[in-house]
Amino acid sequence: MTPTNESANSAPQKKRIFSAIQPSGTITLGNYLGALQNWIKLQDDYECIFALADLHTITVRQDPATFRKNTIEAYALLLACGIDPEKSPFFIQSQVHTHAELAWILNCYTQFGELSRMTQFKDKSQKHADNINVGLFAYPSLMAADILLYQADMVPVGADQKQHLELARNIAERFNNAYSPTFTVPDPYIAQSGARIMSLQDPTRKMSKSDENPNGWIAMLDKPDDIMKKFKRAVTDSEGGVYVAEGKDGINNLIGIYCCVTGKTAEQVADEFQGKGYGEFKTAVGEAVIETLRPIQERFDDLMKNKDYLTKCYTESAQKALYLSTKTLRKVMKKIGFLPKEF
Ligand code: ATP
Ligand code: LTN
Repeated sequence: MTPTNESANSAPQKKRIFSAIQPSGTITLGNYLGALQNWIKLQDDYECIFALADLHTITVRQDPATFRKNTIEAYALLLACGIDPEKSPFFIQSQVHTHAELAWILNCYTQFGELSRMTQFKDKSQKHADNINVGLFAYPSLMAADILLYQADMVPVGADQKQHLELARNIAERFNNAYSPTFTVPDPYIAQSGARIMSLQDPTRKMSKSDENPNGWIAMLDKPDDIMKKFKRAVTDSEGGVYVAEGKDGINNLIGIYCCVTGKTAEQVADEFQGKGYGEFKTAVGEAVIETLRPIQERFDDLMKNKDYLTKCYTESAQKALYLSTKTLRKVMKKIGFLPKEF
């Protein structure tokens, strides 16, 4: 077989992935097993760019000191989980000004009707009825700017963000058709593995940090004793067997978590706990989660003592992101007809 150019001369170009997470509070085990663990794995096979979407966070009112603390802690925690900023720039959105600039431009290419249909907007305006601000409404065009600035081929997002990604694709196509090809139209990245982790108190709802009952979620920085207590209190059923089945939402969820952290299959777990009670199973899940989080928590503690290193990581990442995103923003502005900057 004749070698192609790619295999003979150079490695095939890796596809580019962009994703972001908001630093809006404690990061949960659900965020880790459903999203972050996947980001870590993607770093070898794709050219990844990651961000903390702090501009999105202010669509809901934030206390300044808490917001600052959440942002730096989320940054350190994601590094502790395994994001390697040498491989994958990992920056803080508000530090790269091109995001806010492109978001404004894209607002002018997004229809009021489209944004009105977004389910997240409808949900959040109900939840924050006293502060239905324009930022909450225009949230998806900022998210589109995040993605399109980097010409991302793929975006790993959870089910709740699919509608926003679809809108980003529509905006990109609309702009490309109105002018000429400018933006890569991004595809959703569907993870092969990756779980939807449910609340430990109401296993029909997803584990979410905005749940008022803290027993429903495990924070990545929860202490081992608290983690164990939360698993012991987890809601199950009265039937008594450890296996996956319809109607056993609590046990199904615990099995899912146990599989994610141990790499075992649901069948292996059912064999392991055959004839054993829920108490023993819950303790095993608690221990497995504690052991998974222990090294992450240790790295987090070390990183938080090394603020200079954190500053270096997010500053260098922001510089790389600024360089890449400026190329796209210049192209966009030129096509629209803005005068070029002569400085
Ligand atoms: P909120 O409680 O404010 O809705 P959240 O905890 O649901 O926040 P997001 O910031 O909306 O988290 O989501 C960040 C990422 O984590 C998304 O990709 C989302 O799909 C994923 N994620 C969040 N919760 C879960 C969960 N319980 N299981 C799996 N993935 C999750
Ligand atoms: N809206 C997302 C966070 C987010 C994002 C993005 C995800 C902001 N910009 C760009 C993917 C791509 C959330 O709340 N999970």
